[in-house]
Amino acid sequence: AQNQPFHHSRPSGWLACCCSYHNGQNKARLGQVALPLQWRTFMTSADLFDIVQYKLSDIGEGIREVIIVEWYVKPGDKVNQFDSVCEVKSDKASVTITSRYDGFVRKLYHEVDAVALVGQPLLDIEIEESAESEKQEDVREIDGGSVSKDEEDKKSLATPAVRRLAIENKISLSDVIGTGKDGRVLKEDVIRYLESKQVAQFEKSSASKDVPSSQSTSIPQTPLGKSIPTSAAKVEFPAQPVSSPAQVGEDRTVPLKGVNKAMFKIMSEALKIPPFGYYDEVDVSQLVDMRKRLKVIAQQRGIQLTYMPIFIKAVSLSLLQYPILNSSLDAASEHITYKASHNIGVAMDTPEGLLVPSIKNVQSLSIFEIAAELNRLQSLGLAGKLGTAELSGTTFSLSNIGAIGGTYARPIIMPPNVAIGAIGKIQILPRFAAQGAIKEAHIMNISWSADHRVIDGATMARFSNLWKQYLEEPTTFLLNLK
Ligand code: CAO
Repeated sequence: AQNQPFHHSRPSGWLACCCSYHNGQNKARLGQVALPLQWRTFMTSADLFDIVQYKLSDIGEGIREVIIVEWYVKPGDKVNQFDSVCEVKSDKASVTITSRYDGFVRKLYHEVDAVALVGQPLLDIEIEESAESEKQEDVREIDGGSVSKDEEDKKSLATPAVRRLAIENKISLSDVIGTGKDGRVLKEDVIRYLESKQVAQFEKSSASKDVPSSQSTSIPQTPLGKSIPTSAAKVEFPAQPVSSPAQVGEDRTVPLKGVNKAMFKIMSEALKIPPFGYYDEVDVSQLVDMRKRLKVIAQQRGIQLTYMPIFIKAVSLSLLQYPILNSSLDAASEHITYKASHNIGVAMDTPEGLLVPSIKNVQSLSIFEIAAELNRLQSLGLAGKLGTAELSGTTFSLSNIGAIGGTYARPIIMPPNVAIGAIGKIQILPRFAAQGAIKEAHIMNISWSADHRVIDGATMARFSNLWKQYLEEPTTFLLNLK
């Protein structure tokens, strides 16, 4: 997998879908066959031009061919790892293909709007690793007996670009677990390492401020063994950026790419929908109390139980009563499809931007199972590994903007879905109790948007009322859970 480029995929109809696919490729050496690493050590620089041929790999969902939408590079251009090289589109997904190497583009195999077949080459890149750097790296590999951190660093296998990234971020390569061939440290290994450091740092500062010193400050683990970000405290403790922002001295015009480009296209499409907005407040005091107890039990089973799984299950139970809100609209043919599965999308703030993975078949999942899946999706999102399977097929969405802050939002409906909800922050506020006494209540705001071409306001309001009832009196779940 080390020699394979990444694709970033955005299934059509969904805002920000970004996944790592792996392309098949041939690695051709000019005038010779590829040789084992140790042999290369003794070659002259003239022997060391690697031309990497990218092929369009199977990108799933039965896609056999794509159309080249746009090239971001041309022959002669220099590309770095993770730079976008082109965008391709099938009837099901848009995919941005990114470079796996630092190097120079040597050949593009297709014009824009041409059809590229799965398994056929897309472009050639001459990889940049110079004879000297490869030679040095390989000599380092076979050298031994080093003890200092610097020397250990030098022994780690990595491209010059990866070394540069490590230096810029003041980390030691020897601390990073390389997942490439022969333990080579890849750029994503460094990024993953930096992210885990960020989360650990954040957890530490959060714990030292919020948690009595006798309590554990360990980072909660997901089923994947990844740390879970606790974003509710993000406002107070912003994580350190991976690198300092560039000093901007002049205007810069750049093309929209990747997630931003997807957002541009899909939001433009979403503008065609006349939204009906419906807003309400929910007293979640009982739920807060209940979640506190369930959280401990879930934690013992290795799962982080936030409010989201409960909100999501309540959505699904309410959709059973109002199935039109879980439908898919084909505006062109004026048909509506009532979707059998409740695939609830969760707007997720990830290092790559906004992504909307969905939890599939929520109608048949317990709250605990939803929590486990949400933990998994969050870990994947954090690691930049959400794929088409996670990012497609959404039928209804929730956006927990309250995890960041704020009370109301106007969520944008993603066609072909017909509704979406945005959840505000739970706040402790004064409210009237029975007999007019003032009580302390946990209040949360909900903002729904529905496609008014097919959903009328009364349906949206009734759905919202039912959802609210589940959350205000969480014991009512018991009656309808199967
Ligand atoms: N009110 C109060 N507390 C909240 C909260 C809210 N609305 N939302 C989350 N919290 C709490 C959680 O319960 C958790 O606390 P505990 O540690 O006590 O369990 C903590 O904040 C961290 O939660 P989380 O954010 O990690 O997890 P989540 O399941 O609540 O939310 C996710 C997951 C993915 C929805 C969230 O992390 C996220 O990315 N939200 C941003 C969504 C977004 O960007 N929307 C805009 C879309 S349009 O551009």
